[in-house]
Amino acid sequence: MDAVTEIIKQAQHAINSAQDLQALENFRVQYLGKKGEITALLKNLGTLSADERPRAGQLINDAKNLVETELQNRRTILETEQLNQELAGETIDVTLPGIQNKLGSLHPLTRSLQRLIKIFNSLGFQTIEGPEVETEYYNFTALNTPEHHPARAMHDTFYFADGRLLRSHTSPVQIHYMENHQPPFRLIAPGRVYRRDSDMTHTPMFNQIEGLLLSKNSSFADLKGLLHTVLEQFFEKELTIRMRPSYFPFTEPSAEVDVAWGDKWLEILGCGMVHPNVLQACNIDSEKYTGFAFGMGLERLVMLRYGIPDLRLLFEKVAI
Ligand code: 2NL
Repeated sequence: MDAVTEIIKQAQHAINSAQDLQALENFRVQYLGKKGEITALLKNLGTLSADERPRAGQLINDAKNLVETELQNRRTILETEQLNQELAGETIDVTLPGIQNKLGSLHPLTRSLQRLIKIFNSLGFQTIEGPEVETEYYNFTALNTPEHHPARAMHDTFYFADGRLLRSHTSPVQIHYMENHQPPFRLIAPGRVYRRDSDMTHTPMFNQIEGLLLSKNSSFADLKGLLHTVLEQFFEKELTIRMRPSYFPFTEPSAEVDVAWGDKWLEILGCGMVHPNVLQACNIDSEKYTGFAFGMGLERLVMLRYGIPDLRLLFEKVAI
């Protein structure tokens, strides 16, 4: 009896001092394993006399159950501690600063183009696009441009060996459209255009937005009103504009539009009533329909809007 009491005492002490699950398992083996101390006591029962055996057996079994219960209790405690430690290690500190994504921003040309498209769309103009490589017919002939007009010359337009060319304006996009649609319609054709020009104020590639409206009763006054509205919305201020007589092969009459900017007049676009020859080339009855067209350089508008002093800054990669 004393031996059993002593073993229980030692086992209890050992179990409660175990600091991790492995140490606890070692103690289980020490007391309850095949060669454990309590197991040994049970094995020894056979050496006792028949009248001692039941009481001793009862005693040792009780001891075994007690130690098993205590082992299980301690195991539960250690498992909970271990889990809590793991969870603490995995905690996310939501107050830490996040990983910063260094975002770029849209190019001023892109922003202005998107704004202009939105303004025109809100006024009922559809946006259309077309190829940058064109034929002489779509870039010049259909636009009433004479065979020997200087714009056709090799030193003004980029030609390919096969006679095709890089479009020098986006008008060909509208010619294609007119070939396949009858008026009324209103369109804008934004896109890159190419001219053999390179100096302080010209780049060989630039962006143009052309517009075209055809209907049974459109007037030059409508054209002026439309352009005034669009420019005021684009620059987000009241503007004074004027129209000066000008010449383009594809419009008659033609005009250039100037904006009062500080104490100067700045030329910002060209326009006019579509020439009957252009309509006829596209199988549109010029007796039935009239309309106006205009073209503007996007870069110039962007430079004015953002106060960019040099055209070439728009095409450089380095941030200022
Ligand atoms: C400018 C002037 C202009 C047009 C473009 C046009 C297009 C068709 C028919 C008639 Cl399909 N005209 N476009 C008309 C007048 C002027 O551009 O200075 N652009 C930068």
